[in-house]
Amino acid sequence: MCSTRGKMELLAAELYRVQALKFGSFTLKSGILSPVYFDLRVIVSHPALLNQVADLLYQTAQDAGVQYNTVCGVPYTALPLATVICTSHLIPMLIRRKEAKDYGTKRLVEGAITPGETCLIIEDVVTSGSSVLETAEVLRREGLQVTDAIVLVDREQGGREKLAQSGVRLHSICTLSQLMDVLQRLGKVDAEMVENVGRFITENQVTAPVQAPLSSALSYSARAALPDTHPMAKRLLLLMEKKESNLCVSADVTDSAELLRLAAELGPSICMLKTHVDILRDFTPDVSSQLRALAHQHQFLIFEDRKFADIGNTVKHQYEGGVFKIASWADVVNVHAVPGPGVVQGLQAVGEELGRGCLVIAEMSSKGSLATGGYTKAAVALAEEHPTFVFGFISGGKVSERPQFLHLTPGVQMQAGGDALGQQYQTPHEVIANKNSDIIIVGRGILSSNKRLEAAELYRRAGWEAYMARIGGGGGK
Ligand code: 5BU
Repeated sequence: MCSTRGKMELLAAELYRVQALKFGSFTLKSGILSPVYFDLRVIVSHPALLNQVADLLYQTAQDAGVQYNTVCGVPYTALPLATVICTSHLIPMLIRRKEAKDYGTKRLVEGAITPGETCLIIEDVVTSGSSVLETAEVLRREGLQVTDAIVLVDREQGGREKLAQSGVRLHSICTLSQLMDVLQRLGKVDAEMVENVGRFITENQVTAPVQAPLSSALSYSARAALPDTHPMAKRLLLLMEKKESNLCVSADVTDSAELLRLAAELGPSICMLKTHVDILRDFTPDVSSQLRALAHQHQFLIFEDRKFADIGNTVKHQYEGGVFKIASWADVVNVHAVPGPGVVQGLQAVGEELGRGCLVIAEMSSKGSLATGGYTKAAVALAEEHPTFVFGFISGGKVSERPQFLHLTPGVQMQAGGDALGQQYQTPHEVIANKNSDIIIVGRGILSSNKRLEAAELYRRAGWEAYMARIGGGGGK
């Protein structure tokens, strides 16, 4: 909010004098006609004003008690502001490149990045919040946390709410209405202009403030940043963004050496490897430790598709013990809802303290599945009742609007169809873009190819493009 009255008047008068804000009739980027226009680029020609704005931005962050390790300005206008803040207070800075569209070859963020650290975003003017959000997404993809953004002027057109929905708190030195009040006091604008601008703000809201966005419109990284996202979901969402992969390969092979070869070869292309450990004819504990090493090396999660479906006490043993000791190596397991809450509680008793996660089977891909309608609803409720262990679903599409939950869909091939034993296939686009699921699970679509890596890359790209189309990110890489 506005700092002291004197400082604010000085700032408003200076902005007006250097024509960083103008009144009249201006066509904005969006095509809307606005009675007020900001052009903060001019402040680089006025070093005292540049210092003054930078100082107020820094002070606003201090007053709000924001904690951060690095600072990044939204390109380009906020770059000099971020630079002044960082050099004055000896804070490491990051620069976001705007022009490097080719993610594969160019760095999108310059400067020393320590994943897990928090980066504060600096911006000049916020209208819809989309520029701040774009920068936040790029930083989050690098593994940084983005929790707050500081802006000189909030145009009060819905940007604050939009950012909040993506886990970014917006703090402004002042709002457009506050600025108008000060300028009126200083005699720079008349009451009619103040009223004009007020009306413009009311009539040009870019987002309805109270309307939450559909979870399917949020990016994976925005969902990772939500306060109640399960740590396993968070890890998965972030590595999906980083690897640009929402592909889980179903490694349905019966030979351990082949399983490990698959994991090594396809590891870089996938976010998750799904196993059926009980179909391996030569399983030894060494296989699971080698698999974990590969998962660590290539940054994917291991999902044992065990489909636990017994009373709590039995599944606890099945998960922890036996020949396979699943809890010791699988990041994720899944569970049928049919026994009721006890099955989740039994697994949770073992898995939660190991930091593992669980998926509830809400729907199945096989023909004639009974997991539909009321059963699916009950499965969703079961997940919602156990948010510290369950982080999502196996389902044909989105079954819950809670953005913290992930949806994983098996029965995926490039062509819709099925097999002779009741499996039914949907395409990656159908699953991700139309049914709003998050991860495609592909087995034979990849395994039956004699060029498995090429096939996996084909699915990875198809899945990612469908995701980009869904969130409106336009075309991927
Ligand atoms: P496919 O080769 O892509 O058809 O393999 C699908 C895999 O997903 C396979 O391991 C199944 O056991 C698994 N699966 C499934 O197909 N449908 C379901 O509803 C569930 C799991 Br749950």
